[in-house]
Amino acid sequence: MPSLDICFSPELLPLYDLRGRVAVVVDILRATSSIVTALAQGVTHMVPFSELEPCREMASQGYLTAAERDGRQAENVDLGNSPFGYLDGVVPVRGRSVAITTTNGTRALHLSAAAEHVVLGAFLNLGAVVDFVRKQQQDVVVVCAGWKGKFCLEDTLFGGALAHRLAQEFDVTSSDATLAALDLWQAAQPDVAAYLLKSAHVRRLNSLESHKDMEFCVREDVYSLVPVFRDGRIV
Ligand code: 3SL
Repeated sequence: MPSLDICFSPELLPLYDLRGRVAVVVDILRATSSIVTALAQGVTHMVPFSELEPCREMASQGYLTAAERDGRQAENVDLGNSPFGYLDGVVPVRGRSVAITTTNGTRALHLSAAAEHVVLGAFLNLGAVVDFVRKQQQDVVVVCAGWKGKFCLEDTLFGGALAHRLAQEFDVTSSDATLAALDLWQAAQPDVAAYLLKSAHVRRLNSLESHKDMEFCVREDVYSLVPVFRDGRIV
């Protein structure tokens, strides 16, 4: 039976061997939620960057640019990191490609590149991720983007939700990290949004008036696509 493990922070990735495994990179607030939303709205592909300047430079190649630092949209780019940036129509995104950089999410993607498959997970596409990893029948590591190397409740909750849905087909009991995430997922019921009100990132977003982003990002199974990070692109 394949196993499902959870890496609570990109800083812990050196302890995990991703080769031959599926890495599910998750940044619920908000990078992977926004990227799933972007592709669902017709963005053709996205190129993630760890640094701001190379991301901005992609504008000269016809890319829209999206950038966030410390929860705020960076200067001189088209979009920030809110999923609503791809939904509200202010910047038309259908048929466009997007270069994106965020504080933690895009960095976590690059750090996971050794995995055989690198896919992006969010509550918004949870069911589709479940179907994807079921088909692969390989060990899975959920890579939590965290916040500047630290543990985050919301990414761990996603790991718990994924383990809960796969508990019959995957070994979810051999890793203490997975057991802890499963317990956290139970503790957050029946209202994950209410539970997350106490999280550090929600408090950060609240102070930036982005509360509606959190309520959107905890919705399950809104989109049926699974973004894949391959050859430097998210498709
Ligand atoms: O760190 C990240 O990658 C972002 O998702 C953080 S924020 O939600 O845009 O503040």
